[in-house]
Amino acid sequence: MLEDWLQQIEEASSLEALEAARVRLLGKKGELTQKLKQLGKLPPEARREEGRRLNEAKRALEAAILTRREALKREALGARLAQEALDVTLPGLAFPPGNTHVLTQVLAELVGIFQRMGYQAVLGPEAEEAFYNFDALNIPEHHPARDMHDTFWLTTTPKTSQIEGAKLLRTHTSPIQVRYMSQHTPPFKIVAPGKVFRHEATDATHEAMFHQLEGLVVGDNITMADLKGALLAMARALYGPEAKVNFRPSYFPFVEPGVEFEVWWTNPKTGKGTWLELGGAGMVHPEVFRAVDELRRAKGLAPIYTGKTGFAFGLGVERIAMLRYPIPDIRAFFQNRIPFLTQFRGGA
Ligand code: YSA
Repeated sequence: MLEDWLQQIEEASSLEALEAARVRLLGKKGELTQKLKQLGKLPPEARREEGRRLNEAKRALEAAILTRREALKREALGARLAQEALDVTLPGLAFPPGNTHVLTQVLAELVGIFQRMGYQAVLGPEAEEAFYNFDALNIPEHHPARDMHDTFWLTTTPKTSQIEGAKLLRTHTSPIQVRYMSQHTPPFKIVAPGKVFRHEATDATHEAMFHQLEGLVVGDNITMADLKGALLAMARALYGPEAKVNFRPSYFPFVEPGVEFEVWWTNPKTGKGTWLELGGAGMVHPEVFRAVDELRRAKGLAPIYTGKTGFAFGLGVERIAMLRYPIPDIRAFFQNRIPFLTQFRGGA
């Protein structure tokens, strides 16, 4: 009898078949269980002998089931491993390294150039108050420059800074000048990189969102010569020791005199050179210093800017990147096309 039962277990060819055999023999209605239940009907002498025999059989069956179960599990695992065999000689999957955006690289390079000249990098908010973006920079209500900078207003009409805290997406990085001066004491040299926004139609050289780098130096006896020196040093660091810069008179309400500055750029393909405008600059307008002092007074700080001298500049970062690589269309920066972006994996 036991022989037969053990054979049933041995012959179970799968975990399911083994479980079926266990239920058949040891389950509630199993063969051995039935026999144990019948024990009570035997005379006492026979009952003891039969009870011992049956219990031994039960232990033997349980041990056999355990052994068979382990063996079946091993077989199943072996089969699975054989099926899912891993060929370690196959080439691996390459995960290409990511890279920072080309504009991030160019901005970092620009900031680095100025940091090595002793400038400190600071940041300002992209959602700016009309007061800092326009009024404090000598661009009052109804000034034509306010129309030129067609603006994304974040406050509902009327679009006026007369409304306390009227906000907009900053149209240039220049508002950082006022924010910084209202809290710091000259002399200092700062650069401020960041995004700016203009409500204008896009084409190959204009975007509605682009980047600028602002610069501001304030102290005593700062002159145009200092401004020219700083921008020439930047041009040389960017384009090599032969780089040339040119300054053309221009108008920005927050500088006097105001200039646009250009670099002489030689197209690497054609070998032809041309002057290319990089940004605006000039000597900080006395009206800006006056507005800053007024703001400082309102904040309970000493008015210290009247009589100071300083220069400022603001340049377009896309323009610099487009010249360097060259990239013919500014829109390529923001289309998120992987083949375009990964060209700059090696760094600027
Ligand atoms: C001028 C004098 C200062 O003392 C300080 C800063 C400035 C610059 C001034 N805040 C300004 O924004 N001038 S700007 O309107 O001529 O823009 C500066 C540069 O940003 C341009 O030379 C150009 O390179 C870039 N730019 C302007 N509009 C753009 C643009 N780049 C891409 N898309 C646009 N829509």
